[in-house]
Amino acid sequence: MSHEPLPTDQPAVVTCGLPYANGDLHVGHLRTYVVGDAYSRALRRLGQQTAFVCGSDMHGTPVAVNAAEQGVAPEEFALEYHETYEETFPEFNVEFDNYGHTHDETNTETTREFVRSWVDNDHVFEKEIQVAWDAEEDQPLPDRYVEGTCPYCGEKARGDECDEGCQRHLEPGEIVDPVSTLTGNPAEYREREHKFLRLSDFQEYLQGFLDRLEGTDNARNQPREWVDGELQDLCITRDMDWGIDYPGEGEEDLVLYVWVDAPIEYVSSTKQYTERVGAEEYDWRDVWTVGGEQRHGTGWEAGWTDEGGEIIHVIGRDIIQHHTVFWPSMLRGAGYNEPRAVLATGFVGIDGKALSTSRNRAVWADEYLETSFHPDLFRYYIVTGAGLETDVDFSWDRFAERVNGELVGNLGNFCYRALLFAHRNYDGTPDAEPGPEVRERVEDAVAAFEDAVADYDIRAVGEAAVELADFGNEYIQRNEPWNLVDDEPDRAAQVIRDCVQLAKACAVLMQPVMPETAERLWTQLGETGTVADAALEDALAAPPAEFGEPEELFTQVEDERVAGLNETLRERVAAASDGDAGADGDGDDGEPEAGDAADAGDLEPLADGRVSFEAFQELDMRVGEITVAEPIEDSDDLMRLEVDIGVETRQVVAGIKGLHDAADLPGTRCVLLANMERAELFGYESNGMVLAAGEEADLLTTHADAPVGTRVR
Ligand code: B3M
Ligand code: ZN
Repeated sequence: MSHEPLPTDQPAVVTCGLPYANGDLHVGHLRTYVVGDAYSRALRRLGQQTAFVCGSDMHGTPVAVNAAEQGVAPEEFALEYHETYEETFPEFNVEFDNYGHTHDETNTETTREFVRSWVDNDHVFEKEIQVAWDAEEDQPLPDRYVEGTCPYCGEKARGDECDEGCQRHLEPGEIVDPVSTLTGNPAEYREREHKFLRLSDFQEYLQGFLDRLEGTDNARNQPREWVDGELQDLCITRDMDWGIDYPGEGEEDLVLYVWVDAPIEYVSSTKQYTERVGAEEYDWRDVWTVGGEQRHGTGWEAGWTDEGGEIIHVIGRDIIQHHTVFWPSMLRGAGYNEPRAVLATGFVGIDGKALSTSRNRAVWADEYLETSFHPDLFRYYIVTGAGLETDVDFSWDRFAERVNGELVGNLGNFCYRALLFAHRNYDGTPDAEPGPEVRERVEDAVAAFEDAVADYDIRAVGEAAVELADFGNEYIQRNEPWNLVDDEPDRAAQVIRDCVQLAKACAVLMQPVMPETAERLWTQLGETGTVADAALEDALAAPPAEFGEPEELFTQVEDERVAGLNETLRERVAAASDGDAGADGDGDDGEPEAGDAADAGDLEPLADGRVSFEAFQELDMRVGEITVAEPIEDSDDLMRLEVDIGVETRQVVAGIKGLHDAADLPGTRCVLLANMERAELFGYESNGMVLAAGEEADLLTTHADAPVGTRVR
């Protein structure tokens, strides 16, 4: 990597964690792919040459176990899912430049080359280890064939990952109280010889690497304790048939661990892209190697280089260790370049609870597509729903609320108004110079967009157009061009020119997250070519003098649709729980699953990051007393409250209809976040937020009689 700020002169590659080809895709998976896609589009927007690659993860026990359950050979089973994924991603406008799979020839060869390189450079050794064994079936139990307790956090864990607890990778033999998932019998241990990658060779390198690594805080900080402590060597082979054979004479009875060939697919997939477009257009070597070759030799293990391209990995936060400890060591051990950034996203919850495929509490990719809601709506929701590291909750209610408020009511409304007025009065863009206020505002938005991309703040990228439209609506309202047309035609022309300019800037800025909608707006503006090819500066370039009558960009999500979708989800979860004997029929995806003990498993996982006391102190929370409570008619869950907080009385809109009767609320003590940003909901301003617990919004109150207005600390 160049260590220069983005965009750089080097080519970049953006990758997404590979989905295991073993089950249907759901919104939890989609978050990573949408973020990766939007981020790579945003990078291109900045002028950074970028390839966006991925592939299906075909090997390992996640595939073998599910294939066996279906009575199908793993290859056939995985290929079928692979083909489905290849079709599904573009339907969400997730357009990989190359989508391969780990079982193809390129990856098989590249993986073997990596391993040979490690062997040649003396990073691999053999060791006798105890592996879990099922005596009844007389077979070894790698990874997901065994379950037990995590030795680090005590949670229930799988053979190679603490998926419900601390998310750590577990080495063979580490799990406590192992039980065979084949027979349910306690596992025995047998001695077997396996190959290991000596991670301690890379300890010093990894410490420096983490100092340089960019991306989300969780990815940069979490691995610290691992690379500062004693680094456990990584067992890279397994006793299995399904996988890539270990590339050693007479050692073909061992296959490589799935986490060896999976990340190598990032390289293989980039190679395939180069094969397709030609090295003159995009050369994988410029990205993955340093100075066009694999490097070895004195100093290499510890040092770094500013040659090579920009490697950016987008992953779920459960596979940080694999991408910040194992993978950089694997790359370095084979003489390759290092990742520049790792963006580890939070999970996706459903209706305030953890997504659970075994409980069918999920919104499936196909299900979303069947609703005919535009994929850009989902993209917008998931990208802007929370900062990258934070979990995002998906609910159809919230989806409708955000689409209707932010996209239909704000962005769509502004663009339509602006273009319609311009078309009716001027047949297109009026002949006038844009005013300084709007020019400055667009320049600021462009600068903020650039900063957001450089800071990997994809949420801010997603919000840019809506924020600009928000200003646009206010601007048009304030200037009332309809009152100027007759008396002050020049001024009217300038105001409308400004509005068309803002709409054009919106098209340019929204393209990474809502590519198809941006394209429609671009066409409505009478622009030729594609908005994907527009540069960021085009946000300030003059829009075409002529364009036709615009159409609305977004359609309102109707309440009845939401009610129907909620009902379907509820029925499905209920049906799944009825038949649920606790078995995890999960098309496993690496998402944390709700456990069998219903309630504990339903809880959201604890947040990763900690906040400082200073940050907490910024929250001004007060004891309040509700004086007025009225249900908001058109809403299923909102109430308008007036809350006395001593210094003043606040109107807040609260989603607390679920458990509370409006008539009971006046006189109730509550806790109000007084410096919450203002919001408008169903036409009411909400000036503060009352705290409440859970989906049903159980209102928080005080235990004793702290006076109204008292600060909560
Ligand atoms: N196939 C899926 C997961 O654990 C796994 C990712 C591989 S990325 C190289 O989320
Ligand atoms: Zn654990």
